[in-house]
Amino acid sequence: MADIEALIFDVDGTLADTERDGHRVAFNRAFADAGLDWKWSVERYGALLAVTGGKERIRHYLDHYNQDFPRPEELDGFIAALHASKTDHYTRMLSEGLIPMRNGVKRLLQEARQAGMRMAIATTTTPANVSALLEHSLDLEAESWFEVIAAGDIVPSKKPAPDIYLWAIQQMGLQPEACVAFEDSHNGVQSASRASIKSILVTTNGYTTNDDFNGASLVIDQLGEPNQPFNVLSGKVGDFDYVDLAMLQNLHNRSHS
Ligand code: XBP
Ligand code: MG
Repeated sequence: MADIEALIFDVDGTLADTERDGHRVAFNRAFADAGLDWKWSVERYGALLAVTGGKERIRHYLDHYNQDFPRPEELDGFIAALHASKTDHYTRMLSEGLIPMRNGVKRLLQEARQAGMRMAIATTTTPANVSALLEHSLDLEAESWFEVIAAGDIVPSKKPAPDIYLWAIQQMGLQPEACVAFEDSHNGVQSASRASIKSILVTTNGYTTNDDFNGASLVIDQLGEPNQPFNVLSGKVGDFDYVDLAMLQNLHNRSHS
């Protein structure tokens, strides 16, 4: 199999554990600011994660969990304003350094940069959230490490639709077979897989451990570090116990054999 040409990373849940103590809290703060008595518990938020995208998630909540709420005439505008407030809260939390990168992420990104590996981001989250996370939790210059940042409403259909991966791949002028995708969730794996990416590495988190990862090449609990091995949930890894470029090429070869 040919060499890997690019690594494409999801953000939420993959680069950092952002959902439970980041996005969820920011949604609740925005609701309180707007005088709403809505409060998304850790458990309720886990169910709401079935729908990607914050605006879509709020609409889904109204449709399925809060049908009695009297809907404003201008529902789209109402949701957009709530979501803008949520983004303000979320980016402020990030600027306070509250959400660290996951284990092994910084090491792998640094190795990839040194090797001249091309890198991109494919996420449903708002672009401002990506910038804030990279800047405050990784490195002031980290945005420039990624050739393409595909995020948010840049495509009409969010994950599990393939659009965001297809957009990123097209921007880079690559074929899907040349890429490795990093994901944490069922919707993310579906998105990458429907974009014809065969090398899909999943690192699970508290919300996604029991997701259906059909289509993934390997499911592990973290990228790991030389002295902190990952645990394998499904798939084969050979002799590797943390994720580096050699391990990824080995996985890529297996995924295309
Ligand atoms: C992430 C999401 C995002 C965030 C909220 O999914 O679903 O919607 O929860 O982001 P993925 P916004 O990791 O699969 O990209 O509120 O900015 O939409
Ligand atoms: Mg994710």
